[in-house]
Parts: sequence; structure tokens; C-alpha cells
Amino acid sequence: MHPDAREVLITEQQIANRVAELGRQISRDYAGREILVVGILKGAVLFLADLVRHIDVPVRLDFMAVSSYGATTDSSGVVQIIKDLEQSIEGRHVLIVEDIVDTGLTLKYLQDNLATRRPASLRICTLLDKPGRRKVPVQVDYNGFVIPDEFVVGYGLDYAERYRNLRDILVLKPEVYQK
Ligand code: PRP
Ligand code: 7HP
Repeated sequence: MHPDAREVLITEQQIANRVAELGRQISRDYAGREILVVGILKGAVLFLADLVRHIDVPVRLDFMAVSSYGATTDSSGVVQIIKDLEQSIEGRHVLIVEDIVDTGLTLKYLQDNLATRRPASLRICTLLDKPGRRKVPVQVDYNGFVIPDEFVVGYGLDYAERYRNLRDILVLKPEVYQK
């Protein structure tokens, strides 16, 4: 285990199994339709890359980058678009792919923003859900794992841009972000 981690919360194998299940479920739900998968940079990139390889309906990819955390473990609450989509989503079946829903502020903002662009449908898929931290309600359509209120890293998730490359999802030792 990484020396900055207190425990492994979800192993690489558990992630792989659950991502495959989510892909199968999404494929069934979208049978006969094309999905525009919107990945939210940067945390969702690893999850998205694995997920789309388990989806067997046609898929297009686009990405957005938003900012709310900076180099802290607390959301600022102010969401800013850093990079917008490259294509119109009007009339498309849009699936937002996120790594984690925490306060819900990021996804609520994205959902409201994308809904104004007149997609045919708009759903949310997140790998992790931390309901204990929610400030605004968000309707998540596909969720990998419900997790406790601990700061986690790995499989795309960072603390101050580090640890994204770790293969498991780990609980960070509090002294790492409290110093
Ligand atoms: C993280 C994560 C979500 C958001 C969730 O992004 O990827 O987008 O925070 O938090 P919320 O539910 O409290 O809004 P971050 O701003 O850390 O960017 P990153 O994906 O580049 O790490
Ligand atoms: C954002 C975020 N990024 C990494 N780990 C967590 O536990 C997080 N919650 N919200």
C-alpha cells in the first residue's frame, strides 16, 4: 500500500468488476441509441476509459473541465467552467461521467447547465457517492460505490493533483492533508 494511505477502501479488482457491471447496465438501458459520454476532467478520465470499453452501443466522447476544489479537500462551492464541450448536445442522449459526487455542487451545476442545451436525455454516472457530505440533492442514475465520509485518492482521484495513478481507491492519512 502507498505510504500516504491509511487503508485500501476499494481494490483494483472490485473496481474492475463494478465498472464492467455498470457498462453492461448502461448498454442495456441505451439499447438502440447512441450515447454522448461527457467526461468531467480530470478525475473521471480513468473510470471513463474503462467504462466505455464495457459499453456496446455507439458512443461519442466529449469532455468538460470545471473547478471547485483547488488544492484543498473542501469544495469552494463556486463552480467555474474551465473547458467547455466541443460539440452541441442538442437532441443527443448525454451521459455525464464523474469520479465522485461529494457536496453535489459540481454535478448540480453541470446538470443545470447541460439541461439548458436541450439534450434528448441527460443522465449521470458516477464511480463514487459520498452521501454524508451532500449539500444539494443530485439524482444519480448509475453509481459504482457508496463510500463513507473519508478523503479518498487513486483511480483518477487526487489530492493536490497527486495519487491519480494509484490502482486501488485509498483513504488518505489525514496528516498528509493537515500538514
Ligand atoms: C472533484 C470531482 C468532482 C467534484 C465533486 O473535482 O472530480 O468533479 O470534485 O465534488 P462536489 O460534489 O463536492 O462538487 P475537482 O474539482 O477536485 O477536479 P479534478 O477532477 O480535476 O480532481
Ligand atoms: C472531491 C474529492 N477528490 C478526491 N477525493 C475525495 O474524497 C473527494 N471528494 N470530493
